[in-house]
Formats: sequence, C-alpha cells, structure tokens
Amino acid sequence: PELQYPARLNAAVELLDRQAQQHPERVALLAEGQRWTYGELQARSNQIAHVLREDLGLVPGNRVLLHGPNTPMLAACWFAILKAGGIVVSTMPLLRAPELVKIIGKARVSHALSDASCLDTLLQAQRDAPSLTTLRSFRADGGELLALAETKPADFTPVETASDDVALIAFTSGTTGQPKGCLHFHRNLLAICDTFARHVLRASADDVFIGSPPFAFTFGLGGLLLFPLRIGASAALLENGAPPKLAEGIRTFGATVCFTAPTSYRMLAALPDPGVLRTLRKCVSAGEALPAATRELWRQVTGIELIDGIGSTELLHIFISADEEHARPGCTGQAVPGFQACVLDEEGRPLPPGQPGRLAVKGPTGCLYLDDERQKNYVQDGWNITGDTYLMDEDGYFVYQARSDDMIISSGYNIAAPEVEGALLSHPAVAECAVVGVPDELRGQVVKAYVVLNESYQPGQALTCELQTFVKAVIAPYKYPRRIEYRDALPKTATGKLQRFLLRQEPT
Ligand code: 3UK
Repeated sequence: PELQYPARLNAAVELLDRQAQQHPERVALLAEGQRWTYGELQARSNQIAHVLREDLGLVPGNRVLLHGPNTPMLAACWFAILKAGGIVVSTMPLLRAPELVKIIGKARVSHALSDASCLDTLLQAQRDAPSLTTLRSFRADGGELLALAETKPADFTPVETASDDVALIAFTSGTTGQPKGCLHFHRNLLAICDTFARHVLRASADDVFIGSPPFAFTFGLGGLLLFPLRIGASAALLENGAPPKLAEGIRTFGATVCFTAPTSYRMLAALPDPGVLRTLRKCVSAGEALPAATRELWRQVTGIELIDGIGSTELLHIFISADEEHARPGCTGQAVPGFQACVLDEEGRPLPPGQPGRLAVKGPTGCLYLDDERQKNYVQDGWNITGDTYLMDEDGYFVYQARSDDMIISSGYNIAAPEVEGALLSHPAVAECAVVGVPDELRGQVVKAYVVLNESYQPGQALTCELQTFVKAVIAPYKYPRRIEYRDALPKTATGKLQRFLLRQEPT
C-alpha cells in the first residue's frame, strides 16, 4: 500500500483531534480509578500545550523529556508537546540519574515533564544536565502542571508541523549497553498505525487495548497509545505492567487486545486462574524471539494464536509479522504490507532462501540516528541493517536465528543462542534461560546456559544431564549446552530483553 501523507501534518491532530471531533464521548483511556473520554483527553492536552507555550516558554523544535509510567496524564503530555510543536524525548520510568543525564545531553533537552512518582531521579539528573532549564511535575489528581493547566482554555491551535518534522526521539534499551537515540517524524507515528496495526492486527473501535511496555519503549507507544487512538478504540493503562498486575488489569478493564513480551505470556499462562484472560481476543508478542513452545502454551491456555512480530526502536514498530491465520511456529512471519525485507550476506548481496544472513529492511519509518557514525553502519544502500541474523524460506517467511552478536561459533558450527534457549524452555523444569558462548581452548567457544528453574525442581548434576540429553533430542546434538549454571534470575533490560552481554562478561 502507498502511504501518502500531506506535507503539513501534526500527528496529534490526526490521532487525537480527529477522533475527538467525531466521538468526544467515547472512552479513550482507562486507568485505575480513571476514565478519560476522547473529548477530555483532547481538552487536557490542549491546556497543557498552552502551559508549554505561554508559561514554560517552549518554541517549536524544543526537545521535551517525558518521564513516568503509562498514565492518562502522560498521554495528555505526549499530545500536548506535539501540538505545541515540541519534540518528545521519551524515557523509561526506571532509568537512574546518570542514564537520564546522558539522554538529556545527547538529545539537547530543554524542558521536562515528569510524573511525581519519579521526579526525584530527574531532579538529581538536572544537577548534572545544564541544558535542562524547565521542569514541571504532574500527578493524576494534582501537581504543578495540572494546577497551571486548569487555568487554560480547552482549545488550542496546534502548530502546523511538516510531516517530516521530528516528533519523537526514542532511545534503544541497549542490549549492548549504550543507549542510541533514534529520530522519528510526525508521519512515522501514523505510518506504524497504517501498516502493522491496520493490515496485521486489524483491531476494531470496540477493542480495549492493554499491555506491559511503557510508552518510552516504542512497542508500548504504538500498541497502547497510537494504535487504539488511530481507530477510536480504548487503551487501559497500567503503571506497573508486570504479569500479576497485567492479569488483574485484563480482568478489571475487560481487555481484548494485549501487547507484551514472550516472558510475560509464559507467566500469564502459568497463573492459577487463566479464566481472568477470557476477554482477550488478540495477543501481540514482540521484543524478543517467540519460542514455538510459548506459542503452543498460549494456544492451549487461551485458545489464541499469538501474533509474533519483530520491531525495533530504529524502525519505530513491527515490520515482519503474521496474523493468526498465517502464523507458523518458529517463524516471525512475512514483511508487513508497506515494508520490504531480505537477507544479505557480509558483502551486502541478497542470499537465496534457506541461508542465514543479515536481516535488511526498507519501509516508511526508516531509521535516523542522532549519531552520524552509527547511521553509516546501520543504513546501507537504503536498507536498514537491524543487527539480526535471519533466514527467509521459499514462501517469504522469516525465521529468526539470533542477534548477530548472539551467534555462537563452536568447533566451526554456527549455533544461535535463542534456538538453544527455545529447546531448553520446552523442558518443564525450565522457567527462564539465557545461552551464551564462552571461550574454550579446544572449541573456540562452547555453549553455556544460565537456567532459572520452575518451583519444585532442584539444581544438580542429575538435572544438568537430563537437560543436556533433552536438548540433544530436540535440536542438533552439537548445539547442546556443555555447561549449565543455575540462577535465581537473569539480567534483563528495562524492556525485558536478556542482557546476554553481561553474562558473556562474567569470569568463567
Ligand atoms: C529483537 C525480536 C525476534 C531484535 C520493538 C516491537 O524490540 C523492539 O525494539 P528494540 O529497539 O529492539 C529491537 C531488537 O529486538 N526483537 C524484537 N522483536 C523480536 N527478535 N523476534 C521478535 N518478535 O533483535 C530486534 O532487532 O528494543 C519491538 C515494536 C517496537 C519495538 N521498539
């Protein structure tokens, strides 16, 4: 499909004002003890836009840091910043002061709006971040920002931004440690709604969206704010989206569409009363590879076929996926309508089907890094090189192998860490696991698994042997983990991705 957007376009107008005009009384956002209609969300964001321009001196192009868990006020601030012509710099609520200082510096942030619950860290960061001059905090029921906003009129004339003016600077979670800033235009915010959400997800205005990722993770921004608003549906926002709270939210709000990561689906499936999940009808999994065993488990517990999709901060949202009818276990799916994808060799030549190589993607949301050096390596010949190793089969289905730096080479064999993890996870003793290559004199690298056990299983030599034998029976025997270490927990990013690089750095 051709995505044509006018040259002048403000995403907040398209996503919020158009919907509010058509059905002001419809519910846009739900949260604990709160219910905001489209009309209310529009009015509040207009008032905050007035505050930004008139009281806080914001001029179009200023970068405004947004900090806080998913709440209706955070959503109102998001649209207020866009309407006022500002650029949203979204940050994960759990970041520490030094991480915030880095982001404020890299993105040259001048203003910040913060949920009162995480204001202290931001104030601490501000001491070492001289560009940040103006900071206000908000709460659902008060705070400095709301007090100012309530004195303002409910209408506001949005800045007529260009469709390719920057609307968002999103930072990657950093599976390698360093956060990378990605710029996205106003039109990109619509393009993700008009590709993945429209053609693969196909939700309706009656759906209630819910999920765990914060808006600062673009998986959550799309799934829990932009997608529902684009079609006039509702989003239930959770300040804490960990599985027990997610399950409670699904029940309280009667949620029908869920966005979360494979780990959460496994934990939800293990709940004592899966009946609380019965309102769900569509479930999207992203952020890390979806093991076939998790897809199967979810289908057994809920009857729902998961929609797996690979997305990235660089491309804003999901670009390879498959809807329920086209889902195949072990495959991420096909290029989402509007995107092209292929697999390239080291020299940048397309590889024939069946051969693993570097995943390359083109589409309406291409990457623009804050940092020019990174840009050169990431975009080659117009293709975004995502850093993943994939193969494409004869039907154009893409099969995930690993992050390119999570390929283990042992005795000359290429072994993808996630494949070994998938095999281990299909054993009932294994709750979570992470597989890395560790240096070995004889084999170059050997496969090592870090395993978190389910309750009622005891670590020990006997279990280690059992797991090794088990893996050899599920996948090619040379891939089995020669070493297994038991852990209570695994290191993860704020977006729930395994930090294998931390495990690789451990002394062996
Ligand atoms: C990995 C997957 C296999 C992959 C994201 C949906 O995860 C998101 O963005 P990030 O920038 O990370 C991107 C990287 O994560 N990945 C994501 N999804 C899958 N690997 N199967 C998957 N389904 O390595 C990718 O390069 O944090 C996901 C929407 C928006 C996002 N930002």
